[in-house]
Amino acid sequence: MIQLSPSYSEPLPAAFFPSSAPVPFSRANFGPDFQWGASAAAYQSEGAWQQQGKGPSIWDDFTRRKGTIRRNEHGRVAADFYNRYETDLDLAASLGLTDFRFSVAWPRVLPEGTGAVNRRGLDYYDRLVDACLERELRPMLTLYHWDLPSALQARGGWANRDIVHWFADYAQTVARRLGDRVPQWCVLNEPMVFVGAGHLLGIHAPGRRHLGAFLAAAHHATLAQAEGGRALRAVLPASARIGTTFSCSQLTPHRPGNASDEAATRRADALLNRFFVEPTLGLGYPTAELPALRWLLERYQKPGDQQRMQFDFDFWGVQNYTREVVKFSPWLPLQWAALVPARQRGVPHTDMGWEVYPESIYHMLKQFGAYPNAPKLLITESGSAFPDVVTDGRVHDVARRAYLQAAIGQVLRARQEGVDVGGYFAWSLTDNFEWAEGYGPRFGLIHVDYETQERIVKDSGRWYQEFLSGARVSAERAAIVGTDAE
Ligand code: IFM
Repeated sequence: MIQLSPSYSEPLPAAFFPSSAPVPFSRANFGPDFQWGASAAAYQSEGAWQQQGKGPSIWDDFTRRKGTIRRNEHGRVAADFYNRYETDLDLAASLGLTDFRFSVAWPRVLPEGTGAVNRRGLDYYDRLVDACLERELRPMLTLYHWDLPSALQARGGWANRDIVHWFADYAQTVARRLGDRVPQWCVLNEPMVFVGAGHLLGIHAPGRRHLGAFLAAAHHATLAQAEGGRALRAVLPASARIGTTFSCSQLTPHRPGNASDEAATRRADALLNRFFVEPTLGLGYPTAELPALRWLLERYQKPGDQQRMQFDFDFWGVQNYTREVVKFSPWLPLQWAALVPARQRGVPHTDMGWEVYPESIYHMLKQFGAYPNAPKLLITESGSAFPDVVTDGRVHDVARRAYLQAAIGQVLRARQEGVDVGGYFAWSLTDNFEWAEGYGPRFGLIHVDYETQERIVKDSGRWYQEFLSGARVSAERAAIVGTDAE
């Protein structure tokens, strides 16, 4: 009989337990080569914003502007990962992870974005990679997780086509130094987010609200995605696996069967889920659903770009947190579609206001896996933010724990139906700076006290550890938040 501590038996909304979940299951169902990781990103966790020669980034600048971030918080110290990576990696290894994904801060390596290399910055990543390997954590390195050097923003940033070459040079600088030990590389992290939130919505750095800047940045990011892949391929050993990551959400119409909402959903899918994926396969942009794109992008496209946007990635990183419900909107040009917030729909949601909808990850794996010539898929981010309470040195994060196992169950469901998905990386190893939301939402498997920098492995992290050591997730509802090992 499973013994549950009182907090484990708290009732949770049925949303966590879709009947489609393939229970019981255990790690063994995924096979011996499946990768089990956690992810992190430089600006969100490193801190050390001015240490050892690092140059400023657009996030250093953006967070300095009053009113851009909740409570005017910033990432200058964050989770202090720069100075604590060894003990954080000890914790990661103690969870039983096989992989650890981190990003390199471009301005730590090239303070001006191009030109002179900051040797101490590269040395840091060299030590970080070695520290992963010493703990038998396979490193996965992301080149760009949104912290563009300020010096390049001053030259137009992503809106300047020259960024394609700046980025390729940066990629090779990092690859030449670390390529002998890093077996897996991600070119970009979620281009639709940094391009859209940063250039159209203005809620992320660099804080622009301009359709032209958005389209230019989008096109240059698409080119840089492929060019970055080629730059890496040219200098990395043949065994290195090169991928890139995409944000994505299952989209469903607000009023199923309503022609306007159904069409709006298809347009939103083209923009939010397909825009950066299809050019890599040589399919170009999804202009059939978004005809306006054709003439808007004409301004930025050059002959030969369709080919330049193509790259034969070894894997795609799928990053999913929720689903979105879409309705027709006359106010949002280009997609003529709006997302209906979960709070407005009255459905269970996380601290980000994102609906708890575990089946979304399954649907996105099916959607991406259905492209002819799709490479291997890895879930490079999946997770949830819920408020945490520290009680007697423990964090009983029942909801995050249930979310984690529900998501893993849905990944297994896709895998059992033949989708080539080879890994799951939880977002995030530790709590960290959640961009415009500051330190409010906590996604970590490990709790961070930002005053003392003390770490506590949350119950979700403990559950992950048990699961990775072979514990079975059983069918009873109570057991979904407990395991046989408890
Ligand atoms: O924290 C972010 C991460 O940087 C990119 N993907 C989504 C996460 C949660 O918002």
